[in-house]
Amino acid sequence: MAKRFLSDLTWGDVTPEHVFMNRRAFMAGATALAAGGIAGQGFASQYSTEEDLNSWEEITQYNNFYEFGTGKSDPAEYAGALTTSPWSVEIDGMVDKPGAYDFKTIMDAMTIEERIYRFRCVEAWSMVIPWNGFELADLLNMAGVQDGAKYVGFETLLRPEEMWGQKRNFIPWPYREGLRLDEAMHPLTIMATGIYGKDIPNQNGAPLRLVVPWKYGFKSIKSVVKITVTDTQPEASWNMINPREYGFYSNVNPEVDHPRWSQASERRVGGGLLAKRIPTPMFNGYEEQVASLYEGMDLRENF
Ligand SMILES: Nc1nc2c(c(=O)[nH]1)N[C@H]1C(S)=C(S)[C@@H](COP(=O)(O)O)O[C@H]1N2
Ligand SMILES: [Mo]
Repeated sequence: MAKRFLSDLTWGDVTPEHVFMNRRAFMAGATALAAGGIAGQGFASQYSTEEDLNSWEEITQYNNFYEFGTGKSDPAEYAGALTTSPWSVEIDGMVDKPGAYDFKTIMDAMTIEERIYRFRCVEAWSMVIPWNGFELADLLNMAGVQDGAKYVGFETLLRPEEMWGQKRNFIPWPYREGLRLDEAMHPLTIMATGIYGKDIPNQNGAPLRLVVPWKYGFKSIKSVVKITVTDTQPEASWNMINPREYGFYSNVNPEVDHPRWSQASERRVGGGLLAKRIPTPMFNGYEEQVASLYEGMDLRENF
């Protein structure tokens, strides 16, 4: 399989993305043969989309990470200042084994997979990103979720010496987010630790960040240092700042517009400014997997 793929390529074609694509095709075959996958690299997932990937440059130079400024190129310019090692994640609240979990200890215990997800920002741009990461459920199960728990809260690092944006207070720092427990335990919900098989760059939320592909991008909180399992709805930054515009759920929904713009379509980053907008699918294309979580709920009310 790998041979057939390689014969189409000349050396000039072998960009990092091509190498990755070959690995992707190879891994798909390898995964079918050996369920164990390949150590360290992560294996292709049944949850991944086949859509064209955004490039490494697009994914790592067009970002939202307000701790480093509000411009799309600010994170790539300034996030290098962030020290990501050592790093630990405090897991507390309604868990059997609360405590500070060292990042390396987490990585040793988790199975890293490749997940190619659509990613849809509430601002109506989107990308397709090949994440590497593990299911959040595995981490929560490691800590032992207790009966009666209903939600999971998350916090980003608070370190204004390294994150200059935190010296401006238009967001009540640290950045916070939350999910219902069933959303957090859903197999699509991951903690991403890599992109294109490389360690996740600081501007994308190193060393680990949440990715919830059926929700608007702001739910996917970066550089997580705290995870709290609780029975009350956690605070979420954008929801606290402007609850009329940003709901707690923030599921991607083409039928519920933002008060100031339509959510029916989106601009795929990299397509050029003149590229046609593409329709935004319900739950960002993950309807089949997640619609049952919201059965009986009014999604206009619970937006
Ligand atoms: N801590 C923190 N997490 C954050 C943000 C942020 O400003 N700070 N921005 C959010 C928004 S609005 C989006 S669209 C995504 C962007 O992720 P990306 O830069 O990796 O594409 O991160 C989300 N997570
Ligand atoms: Mo966003």
